[in-house]
Amino acid sequence: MNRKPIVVFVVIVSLGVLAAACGSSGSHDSGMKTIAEKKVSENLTVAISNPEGKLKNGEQEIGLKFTDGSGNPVEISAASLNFNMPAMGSMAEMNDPATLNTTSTPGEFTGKVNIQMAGEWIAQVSYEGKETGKTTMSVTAY
Ligand SMILES: [Cu+2]
Repeated sequence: MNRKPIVVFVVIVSLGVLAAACGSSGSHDSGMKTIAEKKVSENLTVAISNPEGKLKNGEQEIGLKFTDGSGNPVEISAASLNFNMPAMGSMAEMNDPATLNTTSTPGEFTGKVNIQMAGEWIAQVSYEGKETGKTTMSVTAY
């Protein structure tokens, strides 16, 4: 039997992403673009963002922002963001939680998430503070 060697290329994407995120453009959140936004009530709009404005497959910076009807920040002291993909056929349910940190702006969080695959995800957001509750948004990862 004639067996050819199999060469496996490992592309370390995360290093490139980090370099781009911390590069020439200055502060981390200045370049964040909205991926998805939802008006939960008259006094609360929730927005998810990243540097591209599109959720992508893999490691990336992520932002979560709570504002009122006029675009002012809403004081949210704690928030969580999880990306869920329900089970499909033989593929088990997936959950990719974001690690979030508070910022100097109330109701604004930034962090990182590693999205396992391209496709339709459900962003599950929960929050506590001046407003407390949960909401979901559907987001496509490319
Ligand atoms: Cu999946």
